[in-house]
Amino acid sequence: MNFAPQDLDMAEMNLCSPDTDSVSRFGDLLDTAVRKLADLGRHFSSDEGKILFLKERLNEGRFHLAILGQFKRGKSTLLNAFLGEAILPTSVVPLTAIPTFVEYGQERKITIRYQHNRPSDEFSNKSLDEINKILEAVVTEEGNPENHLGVLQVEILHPAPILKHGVVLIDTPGIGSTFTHNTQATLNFLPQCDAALFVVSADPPLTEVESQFLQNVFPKVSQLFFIFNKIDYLNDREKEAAVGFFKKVLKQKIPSTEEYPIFCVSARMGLDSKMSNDPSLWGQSGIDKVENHLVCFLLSEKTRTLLDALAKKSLDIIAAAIMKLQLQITSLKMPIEDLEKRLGLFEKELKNAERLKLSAQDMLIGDRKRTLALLEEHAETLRKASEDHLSKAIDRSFSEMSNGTVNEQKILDVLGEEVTSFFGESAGRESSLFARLVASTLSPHQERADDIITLIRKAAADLFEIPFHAPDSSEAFETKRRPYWVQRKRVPSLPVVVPEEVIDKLLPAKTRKTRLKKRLARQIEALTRQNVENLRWATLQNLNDAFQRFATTLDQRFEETINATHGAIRAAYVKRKEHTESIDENLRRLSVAAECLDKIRSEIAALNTK
Ligand SMILES: Nc1nc2c(ncn2[C@@H]2O[C@H](COP(=O)(O)OP(=O)(O)OP(=O)(O)O)[C@@H](O)[C@H]2O)c(=O)[nH]1
Ligand SMILES: [Mg+2]
Repeated sequence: MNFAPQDLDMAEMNLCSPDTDSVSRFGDLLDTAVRKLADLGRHFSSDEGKILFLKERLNEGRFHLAILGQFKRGKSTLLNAFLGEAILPTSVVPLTAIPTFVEYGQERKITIRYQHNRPSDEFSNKSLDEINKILEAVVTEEGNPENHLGVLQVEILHPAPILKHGVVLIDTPGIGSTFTHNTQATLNFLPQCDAALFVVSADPPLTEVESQFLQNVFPKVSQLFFIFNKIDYLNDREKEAAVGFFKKVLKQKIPSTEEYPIFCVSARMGLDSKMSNDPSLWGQSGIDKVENHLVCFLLSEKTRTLLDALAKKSLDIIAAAIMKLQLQITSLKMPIEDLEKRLGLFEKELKNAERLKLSAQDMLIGDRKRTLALLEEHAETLRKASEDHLSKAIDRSFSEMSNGTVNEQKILDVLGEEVTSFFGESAGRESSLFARLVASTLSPHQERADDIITLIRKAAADLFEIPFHAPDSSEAFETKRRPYWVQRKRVPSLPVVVPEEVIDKLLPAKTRKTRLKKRLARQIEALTRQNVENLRWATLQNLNDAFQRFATTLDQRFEETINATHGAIRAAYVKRKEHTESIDENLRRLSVAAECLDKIRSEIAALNTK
């Protein structure tokens, strides 16, 4: 079975060339919207800023193609295969920690951008080896643990032909590893993606973390390609079965992803082929098909996809601004008594919404308490499991020592290793368990918050008899991604310090053994206590932070909605009271702006973006 689409020839590519007229028309429409919003003053400056940002994206004309997926699926290797050389660090342990943007340049050049406006570092004229070292020190978890260097992003210029079509390929940190801050870095970065290559592999085909991540990615990027990597591990029959299974799971979990192409590749083989100049391997790697498809896609669809993504975003911003204008216009037009009456009714609705918000907050506090209580239960279970595990390991070490001899150092080494591996593994398991728990706990709160916001907007629209626009789902996603797991606190493996008991050496072997066992029991208890506490404390901070961020975001959204409705009506009401003479002029200005924005909205909606 061939899962890759047929190669398209050049003639076919030319048939679907991008519609440049639509792009320039869209640019003009955004410019006009910016001017109109700027004229409307400070009430509309945030809408103006959002449209300006979209215009910048359109002007840049660059297309952000992100390589996404769970850690260790081979994302960095795939990007290297496209570039034809092993530029980006790859490893068997979770590695990439900083989003890395690769775009066309005649010579290789690296720019490292830092947080807090710190000046960037630039490196050019470097050998592949030197580039490797620089990147290893900056973009990897090992070289730059928890991003202590404060790197914002890394940009690489590279002469690979695939980049000539204006695409920026982006390597992202893998999601779902124990390094939860890497998951966060990728989630934060999603709004900048225009399309994505979602990398999976057969081992296993689709994890729960991946399917959850896909559900987040899916509404956010306009175009998605699946890359089924590491096929070199499989024969044809196994490959068919694995991909079939992947498709089945995908269909069950996210039915709407069905139409997206799946490419079977071996990124490693692709890279080897380019590095050893062996074209036969290139064909076998399957990367040729991805490249052909991408080139065609980039030639034909790039502009349209970008246009489509930006148009959707702009329609939403403009609709919200129009609603604000319509509320003001209606408020300025209606008899003042009528306005006061409707304002009063709306304020009652707001009180109702406020009550709902308070009870939503209570529920959130309740859920937070329950989650924290669960954490305490887990800590207790972990404490018991650790003591049990470490005691058994020590007993095993004793019994493995022949004819009653006791090698104390060896036992201490075993204890040190067991502590590190037990708590390393527990930290990973617990952090992903609580990350999932937080996400599923917050999801109904998100829905409840959306309902309250819709209620306010709908009440304003009904009372003032203006059209109602439901908020876009992307807004919901923005808030959803924030409460995701936020931080990692390293769980240090504690040094196993057993004081040198010189005196023991003088005692008979049996007494020595008993004394050592007692000491070890105390040691196990202390190590367990400290490590469990570290883990509990780190998780507690993460939980508190996640709930706190969520609550703050909800407050902000609530406040924004009230400003856009009640704020707009009140502003009109105050004008009516204070400046009766300028009302007509005001009304004319707002009506012209609303009409103009509405026209812009219809024109954008009618653009040929597909
Ligand atoms: N057999 C095989 N191994 C591969 C292939 N692609 C990548 N690998 C190996 O898989 C491991 C992980 O590859 P990376 O490219 O570092 O994976 P990643 O998805 O970037 O990982 P993170 O940066 O941690 O998210 C490395 O040991 C690669 O050599 C492939 O096609 N076949
Ligand atoms: Mg990587």
